[in-house]
Formats: sequence, C-alpha cells, structure tokens
Amino acid sequence: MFREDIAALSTPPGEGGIGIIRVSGKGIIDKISKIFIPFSAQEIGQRRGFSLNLGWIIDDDGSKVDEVLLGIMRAPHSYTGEDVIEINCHGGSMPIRRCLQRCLDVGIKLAEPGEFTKRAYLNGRLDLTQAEAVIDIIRAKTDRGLKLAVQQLEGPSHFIAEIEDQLLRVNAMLEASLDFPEEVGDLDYAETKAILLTIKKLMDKLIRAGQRSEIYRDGLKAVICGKPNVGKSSLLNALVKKEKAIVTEIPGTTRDVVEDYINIRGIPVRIMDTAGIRQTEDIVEKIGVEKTREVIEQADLILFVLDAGTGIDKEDMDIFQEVDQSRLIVMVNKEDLERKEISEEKLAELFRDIPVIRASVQKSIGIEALEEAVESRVIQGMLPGDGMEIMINLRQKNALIRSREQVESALITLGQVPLDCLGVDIGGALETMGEISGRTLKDEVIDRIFHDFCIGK
Ligand SMILES: Nc1nc2c(ncn2[C@@H]2O[C@H](COP(=O)(O)OP(=O)(O)OP(=O)(O)O)[C@@H](O)[C@H]2O)c(=O)[nH]1
Ligand SMILES: [Mg+2]
Repeated sequence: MFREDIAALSTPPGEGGIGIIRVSGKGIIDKISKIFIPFSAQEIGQRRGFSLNLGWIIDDDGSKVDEVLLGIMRAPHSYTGEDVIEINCHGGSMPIRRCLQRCLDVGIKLAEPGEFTKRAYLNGRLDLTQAEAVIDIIRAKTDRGLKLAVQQLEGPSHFIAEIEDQLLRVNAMLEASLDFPEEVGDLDYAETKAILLTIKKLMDKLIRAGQRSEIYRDGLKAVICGKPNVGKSSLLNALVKKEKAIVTEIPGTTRDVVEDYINIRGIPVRIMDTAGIRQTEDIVEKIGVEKTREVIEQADLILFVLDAGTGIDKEDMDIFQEVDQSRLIVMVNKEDLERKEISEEKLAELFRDIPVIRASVQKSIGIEALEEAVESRVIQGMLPGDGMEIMINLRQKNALIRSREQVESALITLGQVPLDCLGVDIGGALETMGEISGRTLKDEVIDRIFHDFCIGK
C-alpha cells in the first residue's frame, strides 16, 4: 500500500530546550539526506539500524538553518513500523518552523492528527485498544489514570480476547451441530448456556470498569453549594491548597463560578465554588445564583455545605429540595463555633442514606473525611477487587454494551428457536467484539478515532 511520507512537530509548540520533528515513510531517508549534512563523513543513507547523527539542516543554497540531532529508526523497528527520523532541533518557534518547512520543501507532507499512531496500527505495531491507550497516556491527569492507560498499552486486554474465544467456541459448537447433525448430535444446551452466562458476566464487569475509567480519564465534576456565608469558598481554598476564591464574612461574596482541578486519591476532580443560593434583588448576585443552578445541574457530585452556627433553616432546606439527592454529600461546617445548632438526630432524620461530614474548614477538620466520602461515593460498588484494573473507553464500552445485548438475546432464545437463528446472535456478538480490537471496523470509523489525537502523535 502506498503511503505518503509525513512530518509533524511532536513536542508542544513554543520555547523549550529542544523541539522534535517526527518524520515517517518509505522515502524519508533519501529526502532528508537532501537537507541534512552530518558532521561525520558517513551519509545517513549508509547508516543501518538505529543511529543518532549530529549535523545541520541546510537551506536550498547550502546555508545552515539549525544544528540538529537526527535519530534514525529503520523499518520495521520504529513507532510506525516505517522508517522514522526524529529531528531534534533547538526548541524555539523559528528553528522549529524552518526545519519543518525544509521537510515540506523536499516533498514530505504535513501529518494529520494521530497519523503516526494510525500507521502504527495499520502496520500491525499496535491494535486499536493499544492505539487508544496512547491518547489516554497523553491525557492522563493522575498517577492512577496513567497506570491504567500504560497497562492497556502492554497488550490487547486479555479479557476481550477471552470473550472472543468463548464466543468462537459457542459458534463452533453451533456450526458443528448444524453441519454434521448425525455425527455431533444436537447442541448441548446446558453447556452453551453456561458459556454464554460466563461471557455475559465478564462483559458486565468490563462495562463497569468502563464507567470507572471514564472518571479516571475525564475527571469528575464536583460543585460546592449552599446558602451564603456557610464557608463554600473557604472549602474550595482548603481543597486546592491556595487562596483561589475570595473569602469574607459578608454573605453574597462569591458571584462567579470559581474552579480548579484537584486530585482526590487518584481521581481527577474539577471542583467548583459557586454563589450562595438565596432570593436576592442584587442584579449581579442574581446572575450568580442562576449560574450556580446551571453548574449544579451538570455536576457529578454536589457538596452541600451547612453552617453549624446558624443551624439548618428554610434557605438550606429549599436548596436541599432543589438538588439531586443521589449525588449529594453533606458537610456541616464551622463545628469549631461555641454555639452548635445542628444535632445528630436532626441530621439523621433529614439526610437519610446521604453521607454527612462534620467539619471546620478554618481548623482544617473534616477535609480528609470529605475526600474519603468523595472517593467512596464515586467508586461505590465498582471499586477494583473484581480484578478489572483496566481502561475501557466510551467507544469500547458502547461496543461491549451492544455485544452483551446480542448475548442476552441468544440466552433468551436458546432452545426456543432454530439453531441458525441463534447463530445470528452469536455471529453478531462476535462481529461487535471485533470492533473493539479494530478487526471488524470500517475505515471511516478508524479515521475518526485517530482524528481525536493531537498533531505529531
Ligand atoms: N468559625 C468558622 N468560620 C468559618 C469557617 N469556615 C469559614 N468561615 C468563615 O465564614 C465566613 C464566610 O466564608 P466564605 O468561605 O466566604 O463563605 P461562602 O459560603 O463562600 O460565602 P458566599 O460566597 O458569600 O456565599 C468567613 O468569614 C470565613 O472566615 C469555619 O470552619 N469556622
Ligand atoms: Mg463564597
């Protein structure tokens, strides 16, 4: 298959120690030879295997553009599986731009986003789940997210392979009964059912792992809300460990949504402080309250702050009625005050089945308990322990859900419909599983997946 030679800047644009331009394709060594003069007497075309070559990128007229270090990785031992050259030039916008331009001058095309990784996939260096793991590694926001993505890179998830194996086994049993009924006899329904149930169980686990990975990949949106002056901004500052939001004793201080990223026990959390919700005639505050309602609507988690000093009043209860209680964590703040108005009985009565934390943000009490509550709230019922420490992305999860539907349909109709009807379900489930590794995916879909990558990757 003919593929053009491609080049792109693979390091972030802007100033840095070095900038790396990656070049891949069959003809690149000849082409780069025209614009590179090595310090050593040996031309790069004569270099075999892996080599590092110091020299100059030169202009048409032979003048020097930049001193560079050229890494050459010969096919097939490279990222893309083709000949790859990495030009390490000086990391400024001018040397990068000029060196890249020289590559284009000798007939190398600018790469599309993800094109290097796509070639690695097309050349069989990576399967689709591994290629997708590359994006997850680049975008990982916490240690835990990185660890899961790197695991995914190590090989096609053996759970997926296991499901495919089992489906193939059922398929083979089915076909044998259809084609050689005399020799094989009727399908062993009990065994088929047992295998299908095992498959379904494994799929359920993977889909749950998918929900967990979404959180590790995209982060969790958490909103701090409550009536004015309860200590919402103080809580934000305590969580992000800096004076991010303005704190005053005047109710109605915060108007805009103030947000930051934090890492709560490996879970990336986008935490948002909001204007206190109350009836107000102040135009600016009113807009703030509207904004608060919007972000609460989209939040995965709501931290509802109460004030031990004022007790629970109608304002608090109005907010409580308004928000989705299944996403709630209650925090009773200002527990350091002499006058404490909120009793244990009252909390138990009002917030049944909702985690409640007593805290004093000012005295740094309760922050750890809050983090613990966030963690257990998020991964409730889907914590590892089921051996599913893997990354499943949305595309893979959706394929699994569709495949599971076909397995379920096979389970329901098993023994009630002719065997070839059952074959349709099993075949369908197999085909859908193939989408995960890319085995049965259409080219347009594959193109779309790689377009999510950044340029130079
Ligand atoms: N005693 C005590 N005071 C606190 C505590 N946390 C916050 N405060 C005080 O409560 C007041 C309000 O704090 P903020 O963090 O601005 O409250 P807020 O909920 O963001 O207020 P608005 O933005 O006006 O809605 C400030 O004077 C804080 O110093 C606490 O744990 N104990
Ligand atoms: Mg505030």
